[in-house]
Parts: sequence; C-alpha cells; structure tokens
Amino acid sequence: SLQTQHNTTHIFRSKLPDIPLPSNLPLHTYCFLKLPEIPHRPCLIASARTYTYADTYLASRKVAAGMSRLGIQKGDVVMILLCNSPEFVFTFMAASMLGAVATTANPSFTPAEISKQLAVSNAKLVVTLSAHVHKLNQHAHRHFFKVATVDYPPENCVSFPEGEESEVPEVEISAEDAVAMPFSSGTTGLAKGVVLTHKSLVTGVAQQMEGENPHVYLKEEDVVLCVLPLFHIFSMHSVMMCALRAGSAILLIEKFEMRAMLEAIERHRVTVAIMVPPLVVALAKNKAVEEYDLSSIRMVMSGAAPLGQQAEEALRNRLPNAIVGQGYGMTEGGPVLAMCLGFAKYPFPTKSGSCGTVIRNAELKVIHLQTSFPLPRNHPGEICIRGQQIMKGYLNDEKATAATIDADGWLHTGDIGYVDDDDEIFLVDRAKELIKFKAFQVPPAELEDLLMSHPSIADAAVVPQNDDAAGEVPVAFVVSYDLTEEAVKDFIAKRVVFYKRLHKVYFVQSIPKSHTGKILRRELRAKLARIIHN
Ligand code: 4UU
Repeated sequence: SLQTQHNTTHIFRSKLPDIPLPSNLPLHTYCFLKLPEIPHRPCLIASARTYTYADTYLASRKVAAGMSRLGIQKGDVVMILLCNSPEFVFTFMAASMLGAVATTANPSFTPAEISKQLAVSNAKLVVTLSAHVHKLNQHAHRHFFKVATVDYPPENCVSFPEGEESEVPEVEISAEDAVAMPFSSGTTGLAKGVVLTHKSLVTGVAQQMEGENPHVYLKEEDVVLCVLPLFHIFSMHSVMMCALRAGSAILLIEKFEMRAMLEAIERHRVTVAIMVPPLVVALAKNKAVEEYDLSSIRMVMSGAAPLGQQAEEALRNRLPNAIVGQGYGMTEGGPVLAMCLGFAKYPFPTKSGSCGTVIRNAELKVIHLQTSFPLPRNHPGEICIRGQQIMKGYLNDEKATAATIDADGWLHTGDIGYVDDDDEIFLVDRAKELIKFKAFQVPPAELEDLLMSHPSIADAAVVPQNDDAAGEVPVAFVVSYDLTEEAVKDFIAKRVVFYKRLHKVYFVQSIPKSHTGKILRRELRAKLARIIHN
C-alpha cells in the first residue's frame, strides 16, 4: 500500500543535472555579474530614457550612497512603494548594497493596508511618489520613518536619495542576511513578511539561469516585458533578477493598458513576455492584438494563477513562433518551484496545462492530505519543496514559519497537484485559504478581521468564488441582522485595495466551524457551489 513505502521514494528531481551554486555572493553582485562584458547594452527601457547596464549599476550605487546618508544601515528595512520604474530597480539594488532589506508594497494599497506593512516590517525609509504621501501621513508612528519621493518632495519628505558613488560604505554581507521581504499570507492568516536572504534569491536565479542547459534561456539580445508589478515576487524575481543576470533588456511598463502595452511590444521588439493568466487571455482574444506586429515574441511565460488550457492553446495559435508555458511559484518558495522545460536552452517537449517541471538543485514531493505520506506519480496531494532557495521564514513569526517549513526543511505549499509520467506537474486545487483575484493575493483572514470589526456583524467567513474574468473573487458569509449586502460591501471597499473587494455577501444563521473553532472552508465552498448552481 502507499502507506508502507519509505519516505525517500517519490521524491521528484529535475531532469536537468544539479549545478554548482554560486556561494556567498551578495544578490546585487550576482545580478550584475555580466556588467564588465556588457556595460553599454540596454538594461532598463523606460518611457523617458534607456539606462545601460553601466548606468543602472552606477545609479544604484548613488542611491545606496544617498540612503546611507539618510542613515540606512545594514539590517534596516526600506519600503519600496512604487510602480514599475527605474527607481524601483535602483532602490532595490541599493538596499542590497547596504545590506538592508527591501519590503515591497502595492502603491494602490489603502492607508490602512500600507500602515500594517509598515508596522510589521518596521521600515526606516519609504521610497515613493508624492501622490502616495498622504497615505503614509496617516500612520500613527509617522515620525519613526523617513519618506523619500522620486518626484519633488512634499512637506516632511526628502528627495530621492542620491549621493556620490565614493560614499557607498563597505558592508560585510553574509549569504544568510535578509535582502528582500515581500508580504504574503502563505497558507493561512494575515499577510506576513517573507524573509528572503541573499542565498535564497541567488540560488533561485541560478536554478533558472545557470548551467550548460539553463532551465530558462535568456540572452543578451532579449527584450523582456516587465508589465507585471515589480512589488510582487513573480516580476521581482523572474523579470528583474533573472533578466539582469542574463544581461537582457527590461522594458518597464508603468501601468497596464492594453494598446499601450501592444505598442511598446511592437516598438521595442519584445522577445520574452512574462504574464499572468488574464493577460494571456487578453493577448489570445483581444481584437486589438491583430493591429500590432508581435512576431518578435519567442517566449511567453504565465504564472501566479491557473492558466486555462483553452487560453494557452489560443495564444499558441496567435503567436506560432512563441513557446508558451508556465512557471509555478510562491513567494515563500524563493519563489520558483517548477518551470516549463520548453524554455530551456535545449528544450524538452511539454504538455499544455502543466505548470512545469521541478527546478534543479531542489527536491519536490506530493504528500497525502491526511497522512502526509509521499505519493507516487499521478496521485494528487499537497506539493512540498526543499532546497536552498526557500525563504528563511516569516518575520517575527515562529509559529507560522514552523507551520509552513517542517523540521526536515520541506516547505508546504497548500497547493494540490500531481507529477505525471513525464515529470510534469499539474495543479488541481488549493488546500490553503488564499484567494487569487487575477493573480493578486486576497487573504480571507484579513477580510474576516475587517468584517468582525463591524459592530453589527456577529460572525463572518470569506471564501473564493470562481469567476471567468478574474479566476476567483472573494465572497462573504455573514451573520448579521440589520445590514444590507450593499452596506457590507461598502464597508470593505472603503478599507481595501480594489481586488480585495467583496463580490457577493450571503447572510447566514451561523458559520460552520470545527470543534477547535476553525472555519470549515470546504463546507462553505460546497455550499457556495450549491447556491450558484440553483
Ligand atoms: C496555478 O504567485 C506567486 C509566484 C508566482 C511565480 C513566481 C515566479 C510564478 C513563476 C515564477 O517564475 O506567488 P504568491 O505567493 O503570490 O502565490 C503563490 C500561489 C501558489 O501557491 C499557487 O496557489 O499562487 C498559485 N500559483 C499558481 N497556480 C502560482 N503559480 C501558479 C500556476 N498555476 N502556474
């Protein structure tokens, strides 16, 4: 039987051989390894100007000097509250140079959402635009952090940090030091600081980019589309870090707008498009696409949410020269777990619907949801991964860390999937609470806390409802005797970024709970399915 098999069986490894991992390089040193060979090649293409590799490195050094002048030291946290822009990249790399830690947040967050991340991360400096400063001024401890703006600084703010290159302090950086701290709710609860070290991220990039046969083959001549927000790990890792390491050019798109994006792809001859499923669908179906020449695209990578097989095939028909495939990642995973082997330098055939094959220098297993025993091929269970790339842990949260990374070093994803006979991974469901609206994280616990703070709500639970356009949308079950659906929706809408808004409220007598008080989410999802099908 399955249960008598030993633990070391059913561990899946990459089809590609392991590689020697770069040891002890700080992230910025590693990302700029190509600089001496290609100082004059384009690095960041922004609407105002193009920065070469030499420009980008120098600008990052100057920002490091400026941040040091502002008092930023090793171990300090800097919040980057910016859309895709050269300054995002400079600030991120500058933080790495100082041994500081970049925590990234969505500039569309509400003041309350930003406040929470500021408080948890204990940021000393926020780098943002003047337009967002009013959101920061509402924070109770505004005097504890400085605010620098890329544009002209309003009252009580300083200008974008810039010093002399010679002023960059010598900092001793160890591989175990934190360098990035995006926020994620993981498998349960509220958003937490995900501590990613120099070692995790250098390993994560190396797993894609290094070796005789790199799993993802990017070249110096490539132009990589950066339309996904850099504050999310997908773009931060698979666009910014990977493209820099490869010496490719990064086309920065500040704000998604279909025609502007298509025009930019055509004008700059984009070769690699990194996307999320709603964008793949738009590219596959939108009529406007026919008016542009997208023949330069040789590779489309989709990730961060399930991609429908139909959309994948429709895009293949529209871009016959492109390899279309998926990457599977999780912020806590450092972030990539699996990647389409069609992207390799010497590619393998792949099936549509697969989210890739496990990365090299890592182990992946699929465990039984109840017994935790490792399962053989073609049996769905919870996906777990082990390797140097995974997070160090959640900031100041040992309990959540221990619940996610077990004593043997396995990261439990909360994703349900299986590995097929060709080593390809297929995701079938999510066992965790997380809801994804167009690949954006919506943590139900956060909405439940907000609902419970309303004096007329006695109990509440939030679950995902399938949605054609967004993949999933959050809906609430609420116990209340005097509120209308609109009142509940408005109450939430005022407090959260647009993608966390409730799409439906169902009033109920009680919320089903286990004897330990945990919301029985499966039961609610089943109830929802019944309501919708009636
Ligand atoms: C179905 O979404 C991410 C990271 C994605 C990523 C990163 C680098 C993809 C490719 C890449 O190169 O992180 P989070 O933390 O926001 O969300 C993680 C969750 C996963 O646990 C899973 O439930 O997002 C879902 N997910 C996917 N679902 C991620 N990728 C996929 C996918 N198909 N391809």
